[in-house]
Amino acid sequence: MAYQDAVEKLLDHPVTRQMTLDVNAETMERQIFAPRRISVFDTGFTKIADQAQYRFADNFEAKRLLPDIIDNCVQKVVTRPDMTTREKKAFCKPRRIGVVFSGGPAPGGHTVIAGLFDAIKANHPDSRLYGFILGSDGLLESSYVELTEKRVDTFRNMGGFSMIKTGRTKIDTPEKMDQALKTCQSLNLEGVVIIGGDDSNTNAAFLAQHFKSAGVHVIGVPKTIDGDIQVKSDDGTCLLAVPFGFHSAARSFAQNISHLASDAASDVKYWHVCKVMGRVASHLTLEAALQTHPNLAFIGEELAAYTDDERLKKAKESGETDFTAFGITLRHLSRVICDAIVRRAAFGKNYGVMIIPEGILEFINEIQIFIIKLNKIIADFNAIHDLDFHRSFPTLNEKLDYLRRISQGMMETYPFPIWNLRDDELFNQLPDFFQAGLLVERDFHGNFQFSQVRTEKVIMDMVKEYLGALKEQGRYKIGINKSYYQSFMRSRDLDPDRYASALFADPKTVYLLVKPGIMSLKTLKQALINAELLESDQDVPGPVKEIFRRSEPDFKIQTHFYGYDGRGSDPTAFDCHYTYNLGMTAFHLIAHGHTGQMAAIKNLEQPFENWEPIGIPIARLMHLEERKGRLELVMEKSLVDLSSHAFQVFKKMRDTWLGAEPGGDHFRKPGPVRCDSRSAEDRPITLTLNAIDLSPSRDQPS
Ligand code: FBP
Repeated sequence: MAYQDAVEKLLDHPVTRQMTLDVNAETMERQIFAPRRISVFDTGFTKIADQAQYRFADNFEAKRLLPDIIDNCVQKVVTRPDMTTREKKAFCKPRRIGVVFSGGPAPGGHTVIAGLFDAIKANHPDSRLYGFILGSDGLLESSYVELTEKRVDTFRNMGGFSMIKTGRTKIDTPEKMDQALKTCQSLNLEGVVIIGGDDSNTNAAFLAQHFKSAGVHVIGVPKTIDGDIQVKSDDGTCLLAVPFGFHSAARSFAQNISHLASDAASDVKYWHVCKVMGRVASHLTLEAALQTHPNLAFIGEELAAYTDDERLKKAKESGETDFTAFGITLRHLSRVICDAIVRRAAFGKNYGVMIIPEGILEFINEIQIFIIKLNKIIADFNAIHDLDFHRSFPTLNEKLDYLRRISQGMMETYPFPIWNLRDDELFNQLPDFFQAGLLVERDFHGNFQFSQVRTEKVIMDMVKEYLGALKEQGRYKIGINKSYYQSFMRSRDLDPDRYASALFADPKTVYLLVKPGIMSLKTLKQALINAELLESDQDVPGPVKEIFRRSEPDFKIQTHFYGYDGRGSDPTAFDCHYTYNLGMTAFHLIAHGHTGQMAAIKNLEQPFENWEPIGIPIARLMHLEERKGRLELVMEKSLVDLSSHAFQVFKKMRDTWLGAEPGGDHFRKPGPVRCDSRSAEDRPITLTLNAIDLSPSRDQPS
């Protein structure tokens, strides 16, 4: 058969056809997977019950800027079995709703749309759902597509936001808001659902305020893998335990990290350094750590709370306050990492897995100060010159030069230089790539773009340098297993006990550490001569040299960044159930005429039967925050609570997980991300731990 014909035949073969389809069995399984529906939504007839018992602190700026939605209260979607036929008819009418993704993707977004679509179509088959393309740009440019059953079905339970794509454009001026309203009105929309993170929900609140008089309702949906949208009322009731996407992303990172743990424990030569996404808060790192039990993991919030007690004590004794004793420095952090590495190595484990949160720099004093100062300098430049700092100074050298001029008092803008000579000196000690990272352009919302800074490199370069010094001092050694040492020496006809006390600091331990003073073949020889095991003209026996060689560490790392992969992961079963019901909740809030609310599910930490669809007033979640050098009203992010059960468990377990002891490691394998519950636990571990009730009444046997 001619070559061309053979290829044609191969391509035409049913097996080849099957194997080259864009969808596989897993995808098809996802597309037909039916998430559970909260029973409230079974009949489709609901009403909204105000839950005025949940209160929030007053914020005067929010009152001033969002007067028409500030008095919203928490609402619960409840069934309404007693709806009359007339009421049913009025409720079930053709409706037109728009939906937009905003910010970074998060697994489950398509399932929110599926829930919204199913709810609107169940309400009336002639209803229409429109998806705005590329985030807020779609709203501003009237770029949209009608979401048909076929389109929605293709994306059910699939990861990413590719159905309508997303963007980070901020609708931040009255002109842009008018433009967005015009788009909604031209489509005759009853409401818009904004699926986004803290900044997008902030935007949703401002749009709700702006659209209020026009009767277009705006509902937010809490999305972000970062996990930092969590809501508690003033009395501590948890109204929203976690945004959607967090569980899936954390599971996806955890799966990869657990694979690295297998590799590390097999090849025993690398430290795998994993930077895990999360712009500021370390929720993802905490969850990934609980999922995988890494040897080391850092929680940014804990580093910020660090105090150097010894320094404080000393200062107190001399009647002073040492402000430098609060918070951790990069240098100190690198020392903590080195200490852990050295401790593991002493038990023969010169390898491991560590997790560093992407936003760690936010919690390191000296860097945080740089970030705040640079934000202010860039914002002032833009405002005063009506130019863009980054376009005006495109290269790093030009930016540094501008900073230098400020520090030397050459800029009249700063009579009391915000950037002083000391800042300039310290900043110039940082490696170029890190300087460039700290000067990177802020995003639309004024956030520092941590994902673009090679944080792990900065930290690990310092670690390598310090480990080098420890090695030279003989304080970084690989412990040699005693039974291995004994059989190795015996197999080479040498008496292990004869050499042990000359070689090792303590010959009785299970892992033998070569004496710190033995740092080279020369010092090894001298130690044997001193112990009268060798004459000065004799050579060190080969097996002894070999043991010494094995005790000398070579620190090798592999760095990994887990972020975009997890954002694009398919949703877990938890996120599928969660998001489907969020979509339904958003529909019912709009259908009952509410605006400025964020759709949420209460009791996520409890069994599904207890889940409650609610609306949370976004305006009540706001606070003032520095953005691009100015204070702005934005939704407050939730950081890791250091008193939470999840953090406390992690804190207690981490020394065990470090594995600085004889024996194996404690790595945990979370397994693959699936949309059914075949392998995954049914909700994030952090949620499960935080929900444990330790009150005495719970201890009684039932
Ligand atoms: P959202 O807050 O929009 O969900 O995005 C979160 C995030 O994924 C962060 O974890 C990360 O730092 C950032 O987005 C990356 O942003 P970009 O997509 O611009 O690279």
